[in-house]
Amino acid sequence: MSPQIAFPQGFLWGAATSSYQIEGAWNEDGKGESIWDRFSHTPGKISDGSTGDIACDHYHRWEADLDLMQSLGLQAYRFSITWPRVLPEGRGQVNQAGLDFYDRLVDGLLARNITPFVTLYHWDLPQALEDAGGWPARATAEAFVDYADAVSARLGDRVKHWITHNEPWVAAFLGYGMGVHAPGLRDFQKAMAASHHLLLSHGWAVPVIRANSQDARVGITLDLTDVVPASPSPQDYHAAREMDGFLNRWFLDPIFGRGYPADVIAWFGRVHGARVDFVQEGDMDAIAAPTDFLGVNYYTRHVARAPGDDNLPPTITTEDSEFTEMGWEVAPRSLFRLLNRLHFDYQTPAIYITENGAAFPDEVSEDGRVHDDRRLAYLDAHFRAAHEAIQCGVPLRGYFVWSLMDNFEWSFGYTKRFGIVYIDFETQQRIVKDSGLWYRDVIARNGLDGEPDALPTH
Ligand code: IFM
Repeated sequence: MSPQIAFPQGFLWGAATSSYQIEGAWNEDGKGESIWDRFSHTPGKISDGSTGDIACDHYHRWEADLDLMQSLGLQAYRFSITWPRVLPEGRGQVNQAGLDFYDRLVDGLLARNITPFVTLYHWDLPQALEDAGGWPARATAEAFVDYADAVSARLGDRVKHWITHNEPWVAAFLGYGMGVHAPGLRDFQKAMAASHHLLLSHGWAVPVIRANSQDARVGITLDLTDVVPASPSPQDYHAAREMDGFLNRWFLDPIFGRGYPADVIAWFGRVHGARVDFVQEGDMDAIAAPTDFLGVNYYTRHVARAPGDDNLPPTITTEDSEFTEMGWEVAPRSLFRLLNRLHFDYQTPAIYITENGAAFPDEVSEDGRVHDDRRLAYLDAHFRAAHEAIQCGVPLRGYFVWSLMDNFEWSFGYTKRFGIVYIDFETQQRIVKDSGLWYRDVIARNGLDGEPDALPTH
């Protein structure tokens, strides 16, 4: 019997991970040091003092992990490549042993009928490139193109879905502006230059990937949010517009051929004293290279208040407001709003939700299972919101849950669990959580049971 909330035929259900968060094997088989190796090895940077040295040990357990994915019925798997595994110094000599790992992984996925979605950059920049200036330096964008070439030349015959970058906002602004991610700098001018070079490297890499991978679909993944004014006041609307510029439009506008938004350039200058002096002739055309899809990572909405109201919390809390372990508000309606906005404002090509999920404090129960009801409810509500958006004409083609398994959550170490599979980091035992078992059924039925509810109000 078909489910009441049925997704379109061919809708792709998957799960996502990233290299540094799961692989481990940080110094094996010729891999070079990355900025996250350096950052996590620096005392005081990671809240629980941990590193990604072992993480989920996926580098050694990949075959069993692929079997697990198959047992869940996953149709697609989004993973990222460790740049310094492939090019230990960031450029120059290719480390074949590093590429061999991904070669085996791709073959293993295809043998299990799971479509690989490869992300080239999920934040583990070779330390050697950081030492030479990192993303604020234009030369890093050039090095990225060589890296994209090496990977797509090797895997492009089998990998047909490519994501150049994951969340360039985070890489640029948390890494170079706020210092909470590697490489840990606090310099807004550098962060802005980094954001430009990340985008530029994306635009330059698109034709290179296409040349190496016939019929490839190429896109970029942005972390996007729905910015909501805290009140109907003109001041709060203005604050929301500014925040939307910084979080969303700074990346969306150039990718969709509109150049950098003037109001955001002015805001960067006013608030951070930063200048846009890194754009060279032809850059904006390169960044606007046509893509085949937009990857959307969505977790929560953002409530904006005008300055002066800083003593008020950045939320509009009501009786039924719920927050995840990250302190992020559960806001499925905002996913619906965001998807429609992207479709309407940018006429996006296909969209994939390349990440969506939630951290909750999971425990293994006496019955040996992980009853993560809140994650299950979170996913259920967001799937419904996505379904509603599809009904409104949004070209949403697939959905990747973040994450396949609990992993290294950056500066939070192992204290935040996002997986639909539980990891015991002492023994490396994997336990499929209740949300994972439920997801397996959603995939099998290509939809959800129950009445199509009205969308929640937030
Ligand atoms: O774990 C991260 C991921 O690496 C990028 N997107 C957000 C996730 C949760 O914070």
